[in-house]
Amino acid sequence: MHTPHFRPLDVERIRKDFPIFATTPPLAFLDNASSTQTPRPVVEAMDAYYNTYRSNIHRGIYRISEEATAQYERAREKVAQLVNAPRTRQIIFTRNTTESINLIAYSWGSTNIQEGDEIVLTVMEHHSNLVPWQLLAQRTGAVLRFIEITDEGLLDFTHFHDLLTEKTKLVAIGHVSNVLGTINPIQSVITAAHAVGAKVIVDAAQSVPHFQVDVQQLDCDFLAFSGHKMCGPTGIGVLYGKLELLEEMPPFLGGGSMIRSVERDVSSYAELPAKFEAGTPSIAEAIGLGHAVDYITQANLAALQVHEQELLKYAHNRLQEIEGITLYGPSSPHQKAGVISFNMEGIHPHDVAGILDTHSIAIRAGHHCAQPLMKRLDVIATARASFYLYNTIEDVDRLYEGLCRTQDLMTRSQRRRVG
Ligand code: C6P
Repeated sequence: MHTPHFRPLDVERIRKDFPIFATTPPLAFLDNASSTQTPRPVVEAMDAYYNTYRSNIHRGIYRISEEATAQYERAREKVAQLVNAPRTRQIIFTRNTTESINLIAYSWGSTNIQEGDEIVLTVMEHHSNLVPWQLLAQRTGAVLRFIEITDEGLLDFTHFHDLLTEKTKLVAIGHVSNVLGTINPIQSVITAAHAVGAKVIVDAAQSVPHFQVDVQQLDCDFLAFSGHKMCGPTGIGVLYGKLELLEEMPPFLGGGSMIRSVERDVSSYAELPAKFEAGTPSIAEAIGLGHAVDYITQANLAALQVHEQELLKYAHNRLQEIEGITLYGPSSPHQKAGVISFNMEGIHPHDVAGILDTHSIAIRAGHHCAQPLMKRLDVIATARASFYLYNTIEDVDRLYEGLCRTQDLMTRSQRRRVG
């Protein structure tokens, strides 16, 4: 087997770039699927914009505005390189994954979806890749169909091919589940969808930050992700689309920057990507995202993936030692990204997260914006730990010890109540 050559992550050095870990005891931050921390170079790049060349872009005929425009467009180039987009103008800056998916649902959906058309999703979708399609279906009379999952949290392909017919116009699928960590075999889903003439949008919110995603290799039609889950700032997201699709699509939001010329009653629109970037965009945030891309690629995405796999395998083994714990998702860490959802018998996940917080361990508890999946798992909520490049084996040990203490504490207080 060919093994890629890379330096392993220097986690100790990486952690020094994140001032938030300089506390005692250090924060065990295990809520990275929600939002990651920000390294110094990203904050410094945004500071430099605000302190030395702050101005609007694409309109100023003066030096600092030209500098801001150049930095904003440089960020677009870096993002295009990251996902191997054929052309930079196929990268649209949005606020986040949610906005990217809504853009497609409104713009592409308004001209391509009609009554009776079918949109295929999975039951493990985040609400951001479900509600926009429900709204589109309500507007047009289209029908939503769902790929089910197995008890192990893998996509159930038994009925998948029956779902795909000439009525299928779109498949909207998450690359990695934010709850189960399942890495979906989207390559085969895309090939099968294209065989019936359907387009595919990939929700890559939980994949692009963690491993190499190549839009040309996947041949996906659209791909969406968020800057804040990959060491970047909040308020900046990305939509990639195939050129011919983006060019045919009508604008999503109207206003400044997205026009070529405006008459009283009618306007013509700017070329890509400006057509989809109405108004003053998130300039500092786009620049910050560009530096976040530099940061994770310099750390090396392949090494990052190996590091997360090690943490995941270790966490799987350690957490399974705890009596009464249920882990959700694939039992083999190889089919998973660095996300581990669990429940402890008789203890609400909110109590688990609350008690861990008193030990400076941050995890998420709740439905994780995936209520249909919670229903399928027959739970109201789960606790969830998720990893990134700065997490360590010690973080996992602290999680394990924190969970043991939580169990002790809750068992004692339940006994007191009964007694
Ligand atoms: N999941 C989580 O804790 P936004 O909020 O637009 O940046 O990302 C939305 C989103 C879309 N798809 C997937 C697979 C996601 O995981 C998320 C965000 C966070 O799991 C917040 S709910």
